[in-house]
Amino acid sequence: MPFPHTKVLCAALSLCLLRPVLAADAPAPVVDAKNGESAAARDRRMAWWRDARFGMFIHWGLYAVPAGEYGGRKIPGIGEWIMDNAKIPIPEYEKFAPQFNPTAFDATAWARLAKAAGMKYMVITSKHHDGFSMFGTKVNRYNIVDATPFKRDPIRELSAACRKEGIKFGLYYSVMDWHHPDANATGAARYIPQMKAQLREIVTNYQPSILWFDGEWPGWWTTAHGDDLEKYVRTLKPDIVLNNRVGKRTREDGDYETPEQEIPASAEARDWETCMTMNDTWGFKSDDQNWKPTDDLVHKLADIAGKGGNFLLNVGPTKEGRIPQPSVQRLQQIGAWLRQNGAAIYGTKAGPFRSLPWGRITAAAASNATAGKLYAIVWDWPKDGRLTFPGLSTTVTRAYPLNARKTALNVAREGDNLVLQLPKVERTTTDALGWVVVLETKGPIAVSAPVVRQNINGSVDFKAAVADVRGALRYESGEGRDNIGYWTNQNDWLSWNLDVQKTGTFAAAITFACDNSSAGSEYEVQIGAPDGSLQKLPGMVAGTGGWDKFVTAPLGVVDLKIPGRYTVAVKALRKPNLAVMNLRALALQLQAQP
Ligand code: FHN
Repeated sequence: MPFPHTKVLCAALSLCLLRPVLAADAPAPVVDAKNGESAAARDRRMAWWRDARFGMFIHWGLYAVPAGEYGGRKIPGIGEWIMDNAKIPIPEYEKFAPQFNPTAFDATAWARLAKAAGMKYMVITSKHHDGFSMFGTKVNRYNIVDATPFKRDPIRELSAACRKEGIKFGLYYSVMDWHHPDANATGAARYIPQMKAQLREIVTNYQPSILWFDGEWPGWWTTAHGDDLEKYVRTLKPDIVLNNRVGKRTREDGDYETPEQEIPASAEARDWETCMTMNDTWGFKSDDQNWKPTDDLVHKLADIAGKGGNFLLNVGPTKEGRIPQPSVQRLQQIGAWLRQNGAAIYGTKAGPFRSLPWGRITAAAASNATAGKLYAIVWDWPKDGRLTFPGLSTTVTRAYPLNARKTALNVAREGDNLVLQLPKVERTTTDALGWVVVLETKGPIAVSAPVVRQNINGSVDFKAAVADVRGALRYESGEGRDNIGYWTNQNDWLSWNLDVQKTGTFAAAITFACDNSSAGSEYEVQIGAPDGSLQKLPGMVAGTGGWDKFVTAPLGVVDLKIPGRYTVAVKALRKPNLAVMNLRALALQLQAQP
């Protein structure tokens, strides 16, 4: 039985021999088995969406009438869920329709506000979970044209206004439907054709560039339903962009991931868009005044763009058809910042850092090995004016403020780091949101993983935040999280670089968490020494009571006999359940010196 590697080698060799013959007439590699689209075709279709980076989400419907109150009491939860949260019976909820007459609605004003905010696309709810259609559907009479005194079709008006203002128009559509008697396992065969009929209406009548599905989680909606719907919609409009909630929110569904109310700690494996509210509710609630400050919103935009994602920021208009003034104010301030600094956001791709203490970095999409640009968006201004780029090994040929291109800034290299001296400038209110420096680069844009160094006493702390990760596992932070998570693929792994000055014998320990249901994975910590030798410490993941219940366990003893650069890796050997573990830290305690 030949050693597996030999077998693989033979297969690779035969492919190499055949390659010249096959290459000539080989079809473009299919990227998407579902729709047979090649990578090049997909890139063409997604290009405008990737360049756009910033869009307006609008949640508007009958729920704006109660606006968070029902039966004389304030209803907890997000505004558009009031029918469910207050357990409002359908006949009672239907009584909001004759009260819904948003005469203040002005499609042109909304499109111009999005444009002034620097938003390149818009996604508005055509039908939310309450089943009420905000467009003139012929499929039923439970819609804004037939069931309200307004009688107009705001989706039609908004699609026209967006087209006129040069904003791409998108529509949200909920699979889940609390009003329709057949939106369930027993009625699906009757409900799905009606849903498809509505989707044909909205695609034909409003020509959306995006369909943003939602409400895909009910058990009766299956992956097969999602695949069928995705195929159907792409037949209606082949260039449409779809989110992953057309199916079951997996990486095979639609065109992009949709993290909600959160920003991934690092770039996703495929296109992604964070959707977020400006306060705490998607649909309007009269008592929700918990507005995110403008600087926080700009920093979120920079954080998202720095990781290669899009930001879909929500407004929830009132029953009169007005966008709340706090939303308008923030959008105008964000727009002012983008008018000065949009080059650092639009048409960029992920920068080389996950996060930086002073701001975020994006890379010009055209960056390549010969010439490129990095945009450093600075908001936490270093007191000494020194802007450090830890581990940035790229050659920087020139650096200057985005809005003062003739002002060359001093760039120095200090060990593994690049350091830039910021000028003393009078920063305006808009600048304070984020002051952008351009770094012109030559050669590959690369960041060497930070080097972990020994503490004074010789001990070493390996923290999750500076681990070098391979695969889909990623660093999670915020709200008490400070760990490597999403370790659902056994082949994913992580490592640190270690600089050893004090040699000796060290006791190793690991700090991790694992839900009891996922216990049992086997892993090993591999310590690679400068001389090429490798020490391995095996481990078994015990349940700790939850993904956020961290414990520290001993791992054994290692000898670091020679000074120099080590690599410390953590690799899974067996993963019988959902995930390997959430890893917070490794530690080495010096036990004895030689
Ligand atoms: O249940 C909905 C919610 O009302 C809102 O529409 C958000 C926005 O993405 N999506 C669902 C929750 O994930």
